[in-house]
Amino acid sequence: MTITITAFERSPDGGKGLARDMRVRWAFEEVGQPYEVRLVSFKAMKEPAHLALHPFGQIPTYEEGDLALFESGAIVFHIAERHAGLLPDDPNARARAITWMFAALNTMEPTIVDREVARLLEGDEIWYERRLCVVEERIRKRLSELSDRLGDADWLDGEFNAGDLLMVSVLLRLKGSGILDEYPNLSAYVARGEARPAYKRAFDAQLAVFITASNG
Ligand SMILES: N[C@@H](CCC(=O)N[C@@H](CS)C(=O)NCC(=O)O)C(=O)O
Repeated sequence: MTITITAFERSPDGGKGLARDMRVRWAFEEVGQPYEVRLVSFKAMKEPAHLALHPFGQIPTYEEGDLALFESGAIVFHIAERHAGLLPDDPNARARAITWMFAALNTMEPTIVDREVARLLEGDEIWYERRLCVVEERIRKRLSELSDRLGDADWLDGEFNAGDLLMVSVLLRLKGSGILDEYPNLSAYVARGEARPAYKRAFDAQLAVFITASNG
């Protein structure tokens, strides 16, 4: 059965791979599952047809027959459960991998996204610089804790799994900020994720959409 996801018709990140369909594409590429993409405009995302798929009017969504999903983490989890390669077979290792998926999305991502929100929505406020310092200190605290846990391991818990896929996806949001560079083992961890052939295929596919839209 055909699987279709939604993605930005024109991504505001300029093709940097940060729109959240990227992590879903990456998961598909890791497990070798073909998928189709329906591109949506910002306007279409807020219209009834898309809202029926995604109550918050966002991307990505996932459709397969009668099943419609939203939330990138839930979609990656669904893919990981359905296919070998993204979750360990051992029940305890599997539970730990799922724990890292939640940690990426619940503990790391909100802190990191806070910085983007501050820059986008509060950049003109007189207290912006002070707020940015506070937000970046919070990020550093989390990165320092994560860095301690990762140590000199390649991945967070044994072999690469869906926990790493989501954690790398989230940490990539800090690329260019300089903050990640303060933690060499985390920079290397992210680079290892980006070097995976599946990541590169997903990135190229998402970038191709941006290039086509820019030329059109
Ligand atoms: N927690 C959601 C967040 C989804 C999200 O923020 N999507 C962004 C693109 S990365 C979006 O659609 N933004 C447009 C909007 O919110 O109007 C997920 O992980 O899927």
